[in-house]
Amino acid sequence: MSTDIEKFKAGSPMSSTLRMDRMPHIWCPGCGIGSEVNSFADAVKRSGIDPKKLVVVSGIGCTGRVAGYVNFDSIHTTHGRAIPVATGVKLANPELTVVVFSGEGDLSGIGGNHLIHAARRNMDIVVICNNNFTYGMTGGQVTPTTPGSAVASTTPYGNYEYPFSLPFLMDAAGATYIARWTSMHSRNVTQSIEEALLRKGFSFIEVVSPCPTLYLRRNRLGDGVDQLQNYQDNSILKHGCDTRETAVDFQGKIVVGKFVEKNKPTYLEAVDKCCVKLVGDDYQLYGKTIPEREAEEKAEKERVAARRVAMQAEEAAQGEAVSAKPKAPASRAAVKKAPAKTAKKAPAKVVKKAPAKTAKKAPAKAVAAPKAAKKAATKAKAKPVQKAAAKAKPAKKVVTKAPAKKATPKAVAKTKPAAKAAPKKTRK
Ligand SMILES: Cc1ncc(C[n+]2csc(CCOP(=O)(O)OP(=O)(O)O)c2C)c(N)n1
Ligand code: SF4
Ligand SMILES: [Mg+2]
Repeated sequence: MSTDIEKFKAGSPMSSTLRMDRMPHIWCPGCGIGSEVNSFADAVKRSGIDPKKLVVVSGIGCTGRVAGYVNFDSIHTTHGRAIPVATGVKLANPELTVVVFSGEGDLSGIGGNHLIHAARRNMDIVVICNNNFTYGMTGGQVTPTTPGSAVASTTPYGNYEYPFSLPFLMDAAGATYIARWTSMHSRNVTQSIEEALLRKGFSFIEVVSPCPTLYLRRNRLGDGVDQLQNYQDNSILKHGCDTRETAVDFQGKIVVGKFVEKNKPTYLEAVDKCCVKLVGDDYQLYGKTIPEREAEEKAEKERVAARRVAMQAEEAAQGEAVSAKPKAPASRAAVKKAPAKTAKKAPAKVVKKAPAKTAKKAPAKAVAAPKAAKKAATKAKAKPVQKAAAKAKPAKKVVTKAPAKKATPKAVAKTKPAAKAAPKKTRK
C-alpha cells in the first residue's frame, strides 16, 4: 500500500512543483485552494520564469499552508504579515519574483494595512488572494469580505457588517493589476497569474473559492460542486469594469475579469528616480548603477522569453503526441466508452423534467452528467435561499421548506440524500 502511495507521488504531474514528502495535504475535499495551487504551478511553468528565483510567502490560515507545500523557496510567516515579509524579500534582492499566496482574512483583515500600502507604493510583488468569505482555519468566523446576511460562527444570525470588495479596495489603493476569478475559472486564474508574474508592479488576483466545511455547511449551500455550479451560473465577465461595480452579495452575481492593468513606476523605480536626482548617474543600489541593473534585467527577460518558447514547443509536441497515439484496441475502447454511455444516459430522464438551463448544460460533458441531476435538485431547492437572502433581516431565523415539486423525483433520486445535497432551511 505504502509503495503504491510512493509510486503515485513520484508519478504525479505535480511532483516537481509540490513537496511530495508533505502529502497528503490538510485541505478538505471540495476546498478551492487545491485548484488554485494547480493554476499557480501551471502559470509558473508557462511563464518561463526561473523557479530558482521565485519566492512564495504565505500568512496563517488554510491558504497560508500553500507556502509549506510548494517546492519553491517559501516562507510561512505570521498571520497578516505576508506582505511586509514579501516586501522585505523583494527589497533585499530585487532579482527575485515574489508571490504572496494567502487568505482574504490574513490579507485584508489583520494584514489590511500592509496590503493597502504595498498597493499604494506599487511594490513589485504578486498577491494571490483566496477569498472563501471566512476564517477557515480557525472555525469559520466572519471576515472583511463575508457577504451581508451570511452566517458565520461569530454572526450566527447573519452578517450585519458591510463587506469589502477587494478589487475596489485595491483599485482605490493604487494596485496596477487587478483581476478576480472564481475556482470555476481555473484557466483564467492560470492566465492572470502568468501575466502577473511577467509584469512589473503590484498585481492582485482574487480567487473566490468554496470552503465547504465552514462557510458552505453553515450557510446550507451544499458542497464544493454545488458552489462551483453557483459560480458558473452567477459569474459575469466584465473585463475593464469599474471596480465600484464589483461588490458581492450573498449568493448573488460575481463580476469577474481583469479590471485594471496599467503601468506606473514601481517602488524601486521611484527610489531610483529620486536618488539619481540627488546623486547623479553614479548612484548605485545593490552595488550597481541603473544602466547595469537595466542590462541585467534585459538579459533575464530574454532568458525568460527563450524558456517560454521552449515550454510552448514542448506543450505543442505533447499535444501532437497525444493526437497521434494509435487507437486503442476495440475491447479497450469499448471499456473506455462504457462509463460515458452510462453517464450520458443518466441525465436523459432528468433533462426532460429539469429546468431548461440544466437540460442544456447537462450533456456537455460525460463527467458532468451525474452532476446535472444533482444540480437540478440543488437549484430547485437553492433558489428560495437566494431570494430569501436578498430580503434578509439578519436578526430573525425563519425556516422555510423548500418546494419539493420543483425538483423532479428522479433528479432527487440520483443525488445524495436530500439533506446533504441541498439546503432545506433558509434564513430571512
Ligand atoms: C496574530 C494572530 N491572530 C490570529 C490568529 C489566528 N488565526 C489563524 S488563521 C486565522 C484565519 C485565517 O483566515 P484566512 O486568512 O481567510 O485563511 P483561510 O483559513 O480562510 O484560508 C486566524 C484568525 C493567528 N494565528 N495569529
Ligand atoms: S476549512 Fe475550508 S478553507 Fe480550510 S481546508 Fe477546509 S474547506 Fe478549505
Ligand atoms: Mg478565508
